[in-house]
Amino acid sequence: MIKEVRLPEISENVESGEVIEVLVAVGDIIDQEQSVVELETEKATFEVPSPIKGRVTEINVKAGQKINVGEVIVKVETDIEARVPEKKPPAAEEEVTAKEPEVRQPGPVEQPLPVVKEPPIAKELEQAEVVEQKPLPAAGTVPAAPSVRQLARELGVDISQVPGSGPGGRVSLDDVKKYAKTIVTGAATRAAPAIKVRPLPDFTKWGQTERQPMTAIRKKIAENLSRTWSSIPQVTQHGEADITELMEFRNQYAKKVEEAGGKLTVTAMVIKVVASALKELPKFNASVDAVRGEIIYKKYYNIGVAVDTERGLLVPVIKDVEKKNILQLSVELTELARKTRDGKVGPENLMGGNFTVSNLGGIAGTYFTPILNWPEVAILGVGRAVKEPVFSDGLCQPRTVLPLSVSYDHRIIDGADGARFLKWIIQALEQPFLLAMEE
Ligand code: CAO
Repeated sequence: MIKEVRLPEISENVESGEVIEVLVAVGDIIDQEQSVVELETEKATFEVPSPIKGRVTEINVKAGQKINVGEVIVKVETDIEARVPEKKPPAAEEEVTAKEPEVRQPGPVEQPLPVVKEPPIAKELEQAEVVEQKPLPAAGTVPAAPSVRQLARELGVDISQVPGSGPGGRVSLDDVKKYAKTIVTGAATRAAPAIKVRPLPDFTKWGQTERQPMTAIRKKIAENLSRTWSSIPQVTQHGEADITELMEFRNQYAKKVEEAGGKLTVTAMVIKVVASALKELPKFNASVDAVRGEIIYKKYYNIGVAVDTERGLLVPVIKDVEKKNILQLSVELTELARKTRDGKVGPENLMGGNFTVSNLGGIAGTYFTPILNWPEVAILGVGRAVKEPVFSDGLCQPRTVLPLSVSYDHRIIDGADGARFLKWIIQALEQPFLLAMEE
């Protein structure tokens, strides 16, 4: 029987992606969960697994092609074991025959998803059966019926922003309509004079140029940053931490962390300190619900880390930082940064963050002004630690100093809160024995 493997649901508001590479060829025998294509969406790059095993009979996509959710990627012949009985000795043939019902009516191991209807044998090659593939996992999925999601998509509404009136926050058709209305009326009353897109000059008048299309990820980064920059009043405050003792702590534990498969870097230590600061100052671990006029305080501590990749900046998230010690965090960060650079993180790794750490210190520079990673309300920028002469107790001594810059949403965080947050982070970094004691 020929079955179709289609592009499953990816995540909220992501309906298509671009094929980077086809990972199988016609004639290949593939296993269940084996990746068939590598896909790039506006959120991430990841591999799409096949929910069935069998022989690939047709490939319906090619590299560079844009495909939509539901579109056929490959066709797979699933009853290949039953098609080669004549080559087998009688005993094996018996075994194949005995196995046949299992192949034709797959159970939970072969095919965990409902098979629609078995076509007659003679028709099976022309009548490919659609295999429903589970949606790719996405963190923070909103409870809503497919028709509700469909309406939200049609109206261009981000369903994760719609307050659900049903049990457990389930979003109804009415909720989506109401929300869309609020946006339209709100936008109309706030409408500022539209900024016209200015035509570019013809640069070729002055020399040679080259035009390259922006990738889906680059377009999304540009859109998100422009929207956040123009819609949220944000402030950046700077401070510096004396991390001389912290560097000694790092030298002391570096080998142990390396043996566990990680690297004890400034980033890992900052992440641990930030989680404690978020507990202490919950406003920094919140989001603003502008529609309801509420602040959402989160009781978990998921921290995103800005990772510089060839495809652009991505922010994978380390979940439940407060439950992990510095060794576990170092190992997880090393692994997550590597996976992100290799384009192997899925949407589930890129969602659910409460706060972002952006460390440019591994490259160069001191202070900068990071832009918020919406819907988060704060972000910490880390510059390069350098040795500087520092006056203390009447003496001038060489100390290692780390530049820090915190940007925050000024709608809910006041300047004094910003100063308190920075002070907390600086003091924690200057007392590394507290870090060592944190479980
Ligand atoms: N000061 C001095 N040295 C630093 C440092 C800092 N702030 N941060 C890192 N380093 C050092 C590390 O100790 C390491 O040195 P050694 O090899 O001698 O041990 C070296 O720089 C490289 O570090 P790393 O990058 O491998 O590891 P990391 O855990 O510190 O950082 C990551 C991980 C993912 C944050 C980083 O690789 C990265 O991609 N940074 C770019 C983030 C970015 O683009 N931000 C801009 C976003 S716009 O807001």
